[in-house]
Parts: sequence; C-alpha cells; structure tokens
Amino acid sequence: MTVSAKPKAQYLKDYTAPNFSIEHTELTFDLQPLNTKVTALLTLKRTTNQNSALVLDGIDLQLVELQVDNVAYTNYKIEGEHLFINDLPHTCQLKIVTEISPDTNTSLEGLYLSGGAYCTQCEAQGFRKITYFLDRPDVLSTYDVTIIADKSFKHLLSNGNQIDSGETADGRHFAKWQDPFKKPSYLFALVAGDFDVLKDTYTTKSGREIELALFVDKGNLSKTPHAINSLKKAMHWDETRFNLEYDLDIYMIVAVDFFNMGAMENKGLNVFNSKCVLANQETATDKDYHTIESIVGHEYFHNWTGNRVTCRDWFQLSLKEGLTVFRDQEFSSDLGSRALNRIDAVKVMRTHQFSEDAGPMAHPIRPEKVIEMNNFYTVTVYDKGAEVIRMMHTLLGEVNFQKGMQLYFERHDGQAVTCDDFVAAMSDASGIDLTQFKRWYSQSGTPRLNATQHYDHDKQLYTLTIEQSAPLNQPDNKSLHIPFAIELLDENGQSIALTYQGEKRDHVLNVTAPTQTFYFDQIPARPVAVLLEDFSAPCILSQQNSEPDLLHIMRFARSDFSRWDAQQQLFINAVKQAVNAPEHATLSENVINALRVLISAQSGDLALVAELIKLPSFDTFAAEFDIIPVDEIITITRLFEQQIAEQLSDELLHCYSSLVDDGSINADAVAIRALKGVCLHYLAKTPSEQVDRFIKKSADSPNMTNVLASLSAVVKASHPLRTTLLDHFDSQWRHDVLVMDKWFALQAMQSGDDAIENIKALYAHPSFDFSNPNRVRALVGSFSHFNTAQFHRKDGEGYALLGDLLIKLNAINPQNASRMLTPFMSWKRFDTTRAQAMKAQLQRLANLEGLSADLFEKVEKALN
Ligand code: B3K
Ligand code: ZN
Repeated sequence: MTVSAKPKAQYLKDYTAPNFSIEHTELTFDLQPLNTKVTALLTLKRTTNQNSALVLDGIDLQLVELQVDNVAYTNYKIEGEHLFINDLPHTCQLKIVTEISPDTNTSLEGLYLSGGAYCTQCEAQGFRKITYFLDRPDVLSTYDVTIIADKSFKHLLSNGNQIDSGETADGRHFAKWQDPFKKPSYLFALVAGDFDVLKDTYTTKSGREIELALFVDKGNLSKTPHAINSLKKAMHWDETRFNLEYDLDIYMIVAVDFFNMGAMENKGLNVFNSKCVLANQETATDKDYHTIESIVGHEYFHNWTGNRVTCRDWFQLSLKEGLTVFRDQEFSSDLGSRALNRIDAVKVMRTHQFSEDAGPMAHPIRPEKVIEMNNFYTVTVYDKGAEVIRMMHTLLGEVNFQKGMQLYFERHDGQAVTCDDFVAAMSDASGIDLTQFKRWYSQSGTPRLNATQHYDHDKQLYTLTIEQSAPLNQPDNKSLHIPFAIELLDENGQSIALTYQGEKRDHVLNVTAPTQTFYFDQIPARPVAVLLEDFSAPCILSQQNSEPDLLHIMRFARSDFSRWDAQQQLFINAVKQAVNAPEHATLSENVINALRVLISAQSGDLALVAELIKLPSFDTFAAEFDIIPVDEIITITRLFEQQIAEQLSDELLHCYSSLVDDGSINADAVAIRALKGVCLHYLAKTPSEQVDRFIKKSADSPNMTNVLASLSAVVKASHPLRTTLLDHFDSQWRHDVLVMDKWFALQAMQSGDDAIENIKALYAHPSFDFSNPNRVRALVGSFSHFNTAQFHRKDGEGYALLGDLLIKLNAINPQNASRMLTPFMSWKRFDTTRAQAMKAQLQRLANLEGLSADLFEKVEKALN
C-alpha cells in the first residue's frame, strides 16, 4: 500500500456546521450518454460572519462554466475532489455548468445508465458525481429539476410533483419537477426511460388521494401487483401504528436492473433493484415475496424516519437506518408471524453481526471514524441499530415509545439531527433515564452475559445472577443497561408468576451493573428458566441449561422464538461435543425423538416447525469457536443431517406426502411449502423411487418455491438428478435474468471438486455479467458464503477465485467489491493454512495499483 494513495479518514469529533446554506437548488439535465450537461443554480446564504471560501464536493466532473449573480466568476480553484470558491457575497446565486458521462459510470453511484435507462444513486455521497455541491446531509434545500431527453426516454422523473412538460425546439422533450420539501442531496433522484407503468391510488386516513405509480421494464407488468399491494399495506400500517401519513400527492417506485443495494428511499421517487420489486408465483419464491414486502415497507417508512427528519452527518446513519429497520420488522411482524420474523432477525445478528463486531471492522452503531461511508451500511448500523431501538421499545413499552416518536417529530420535523436527539425525545417523553443506555451507541463489540442459577428448595427461592463482561476485542467497555427478559416454567410447562417478598416482578430485568442478582420466591420446585427471552438484548449468553431443560423449553416456552432458540442450542451443544469427541458425532435419542414429535404432529405454525427441524447454518456453529474447526463442522453437520434423514425417513415421507399445497400465497400455503421444502432436503439424502418422484414433481411445479426446494435439495445432497434438473432450469429460464440468479446460486453450491472450474466456466454464460451486482452476488457471493467446503478448500483455490474477482470489481464497481470482500475479514479465525491463504489474497489487494478507498479501508483494517 503506497502512502500517497492512502485515503483520508473523517472523524465524528471533527464535525462542524456548514458555512453556507443552499436555500434553493435549480437543476437542468440535458441527458446524453457520454456528455450530459448539468446546470445547477444554487441560492446561497452565508451562515457565518467570516469570509471563508465555499468548498463544494465534486468527483469526475468536467467544469464548463461558473457564474455568480449572472456574471462569469474566476475566483475559484479545483483541488482534488473539491471546488474552492472565494470571496462570495453574503447571499448570491451561483451557477455551475458541468458535464458528466453516465454511460461510462459503472460504479452505479451518481447518474448512470441501467439497461438503457438513466437513473441515479446519491446516498451516501453520490450527488458529488452529478454536480459540485455541499454534498452533506445537513444542507437541506428545495429543488426544481428540469430533465431534457430524446423522446425515446418516455418517462422523465424526479422528486416531488411534475409541474410542466413539453417539447423542445430541437424535437426532444422535457419535464419539470418541484419538490416542496427541503431535502439533503442524498435524497435527490432522477430517472429517464421507457417503462411499463402500474398505476393505483391510496386514500390516506385524512382523506387525501395519493397517486401511486410503479415503473418497470417493458413486459414486466404481471410481476408488479405484489409490490404495489405491499406499498398500500405499508401506508396503512404507518398510519395505524405510528400515526404517520404520506405527505406528497404522488409516490413513485422505479425498478432497475443495475443497482448496488436493495432500494433507495429518494423523496417521492424510490429507486429499487428489480429483484426487490418483481414477483409472481412462477418466478419468485415465498421468501422473495416476504423480502419485497419488507423492503417496500422499509423505503416507505423512511419518508418520516430519514427524509422528514434526517441525519446531521453520516456518523448518525443508524438514526434513520436502525429506526427504520425496527419499523419494517414491526410491520412484517404485525402483518405476518412475529416469531418467524424474530427468528430471521436474530439469525442475522448471531451470524453476520456478531462476526462483524468481533472482527477488524467492528464499530459502534454510531461509528467514530470513517474512510469510505459506503462501507458503513453494515449489519451493525442497520441490524444492531434496530436491536438498540427494540431495547428502548422494551424498556419504555409501546405507549411511551410512541409518545417518544411523536415528540421526536414535533421537535425535529424538517431538521438534520443526531442519535442523541432521538434518545432525548424518548427519555423526555417517557421520563425514563436513558443515560447509561446511550453507551450502546458508542461501544462496539458484543457484550457477553453469564447467567448462574440457584434454587433453594427450603426457602422456595430461585436466584438468578447475571454477570456482564466486555467483549474480548473491546476490553475497556463500560457496563451497559441491558433489558434481560425471562420466563420461569414449572415441571408441567406452565409459566410461573414472578414475585419477591409479596411483590410482583416484571419479566424484564434491568441489568445495569457488572454483576447483579435477582430473587424470585414462592417457587415450589426447581423451575426451568427461559433466559434472554425473545433475544431481548443483542448479547452472547453462555447457556448452562441441560439437555432435558432445553427440551422442556422447546416444548413449553410461551415465546415461539425461545422454543426455536432452545432447539438451536441443542444442535449447537451436540456439534460442540462432537468437535471435542468425534466418536460422539450423533444426535441423542432425545433430540431425535423431539424432532420426530414435531414432524409427526404437523400441528401449530408449520413454518415454525420447518425452522425447528432445520440444523443451524455453518456460520451459527462457527460463531461458537475462537478458531473455526471448518472440516469438523462440515463433517459433523453432514452426519447429523444424514442421521435425521435415515432415522426419521418414515415420518418425513409421511409429512411430505400428506401436506397439500394449494398454490396460493396465503400464510398457510407458505408454511406448508416451507415444511415440505425442509422434508425434501432430508429426503434427498435417502434416495428411493418414491423420493425421486417427489423431487421431479416439485421441480416441475408452477410455483418457484417448490422448484427451488427440489433443486436445492438435489444440489446439496449431490443427488444424481441434479444435472438434468439444473440443465432443464437453464433452458426454461434463460430469458429471465432474475430467475437465472437463482440458478447461478445453485450452481455455486455444487460440492464436487470441480466447483471452482464450474464457476469460472459460468463467467462466460450468456446471462452472466460482471457489471451487474445481482449476477456477481448470486454466483460468487453464494459460493463464498454458503459453499463452505469448496470456498475454504485447503489448497486456497476458493480464496484465489474471490481474490481474482475483487481485483476485477475494484475497477468496475468498488462498492460491490467491498461488499464481496467480507468473507476475508475474519481470516484470523481460521487454522494457519487457511488463514495464511486468505491473508495472501488480502496482501495481493493491498499491493494493487489503484486500490479504491472502499477496499483500502477494509483491507487495511483486516491486515492490521
Ligand atoms: N438508504 C439506502 C441505502 C444506501 C446505501 C448507500 N451505499 C437504502 C435503505 O437503507 O433504505
Ligand atoms: Zn434504510
């Protein structure tokens, strides 16, 4: 790494307010693929008395003209990524004309072409690739935007309301948009293309009719109803649960194929990755349906949490993201199964977030030092951020929490604020002191909890001692305020009322000290404790519950989440035991019997049963070890799955054949498909004619969930039918790239030693494209995250494949490259051979000429 190439870090502590405000912004775009002319007219006002220069941000811009109050102005200089303009009057109109080249912009940031349509992505700092600007979230401006383009770009869209349109003298056309709400530049959007449009309306609770419009590539209209229905559900839910109504007269969503993330909440004009919009039963799985509903909701909810009240600076990102993830999780939980949504959220925490927090990229949910902001759209800022909001919700209760939200909007509507402002509103509205709680915003790492239980039969007293200790990588952390929820079960599985000395005790314990003891009396027999019920805090709890206790919790806990959690712990304990004593690589008879009961009963929430009988992921097991025993985990989990498949084959066959899927998307049908899918996963490991028939029938289903269940089962079991079925899928779906992503992901999971050659060959497949993040993630992302055996091959070939790809992506799309780098970040947690091989790939990157800031930041942290 050459020192001169070292990008500079920004620090939260260095924040200063801007020296100018931009009261109004007028933009004119003359769209051309290689030389789009952008004219910006900025109404400026000094906010300090000093005559300091105005320093605007700009990257990859060609400056054509600069005027102050209609007169050419030369008192400026361009240095690196900044334009310094000196001696500006107190107020003035600054005109800047620049040229940009959307067609060659492969970073998918700023203005670029996606499959022939112009679109923008400005968060976090992409607006500076469009024009010189104070590209920071605390500069709020109103915008008027004129778009001029050839008529083949039928739809010309921007934020707010369309106020004019027409033809230009040279036979092109234009549209003019006005956004009455002040916004930071990151929420600006422009789209120009020829789309099919689904139109609808939504009437708000105060009776205003909102026009809804969903723009998709030609021919995709049949895949739009689910997204628009999700939007209407989100609008209704936000009115009901948060008392928040939409503010503009029109809400637009555009689906594009080339997009770095899921979607973007630009004011009134969301831009979505097409995979997060398009769905019908033939092309999308039930999981896709769920994801679409949740992302449509998430972007909609940002209209208040993010857009109306935004962030003062990017270190405060969790202010909008943690809160909005919490809101979308609640939306999904209110509309669907709360337990399953909680399970999904906790899986993300325990696998991805805990590992990020234990590794070199560990940062508090409000980071203090950033080189490339795009690197901080992390599971920590988003998902741990949402857990922090959830803990506040637990401490305050729904009523006080909503009062806090109301106060937050009363105080800060139209402003750019900080996480402290949010917590202050919550605390002031509820009267609850959150001073200690606020440490969650500034301390990184996962707190560890140790629970010691004692039961005194004579006194009928149960004692629970909880110790909290700092994470290993953050030894200086101070004690946190942790809401620790519990349930005590008696021997019949009944919940015991919590009392002490005649007083009722809340089931949420306030853990604030390093060690704290809680007492519960009038308990006639040793209770079984459900600890950290519902994962009430994002901590690692060392579980000391015995197998019989865990089985008891799995049967009786009132929280379905905690039942699942106990089942996970049973599997985890079995794997840990087998790693220490390989002769014990079998699941106990009790565990097998518990699974038998679940599969045979086919009662209750079948989607939950599906989760209960699944083995945890590789990453979940890996999280239990300082140095990950890769080969052992792979071997043991294979043995366990084989044992389940063989010992429960009758029950699995019966369950699979007796459940009937009616092909609809209602919750019952979704649950049936989920359970049948897990059954088929096990059944494929015990092939028979009957199983083969099930596999073929499922692969032939008109429903993509069934098709994928079948293909994934045969690929993971290396079943002889896999080649035929995969080839058939390819020929059937080659016309639909989004569906082909599922095929690429399946290909990436192949377990044979030719897996890597196979992936390299697929780079030449007509549907593959290195410049499309969806394709790259489907093929190589699936490989590096889920094909554990091949990615972690001891010869290092899996790592070399990823290293080669990162070098290629560094030049095309640094943001995507940086995201794909993640598996290398935890190299220190592997055995020496693997660790050295991963490190060698990181060093290759470190020595790369032209290493992007995105990769630089992570590589440097990983190697230090
Ligand atoms: N706010 C966007 C993410 C922007 C990512 C920039 N690298 C989507 C969301 O969280 O809603
Ligand atoms: Zn968001």
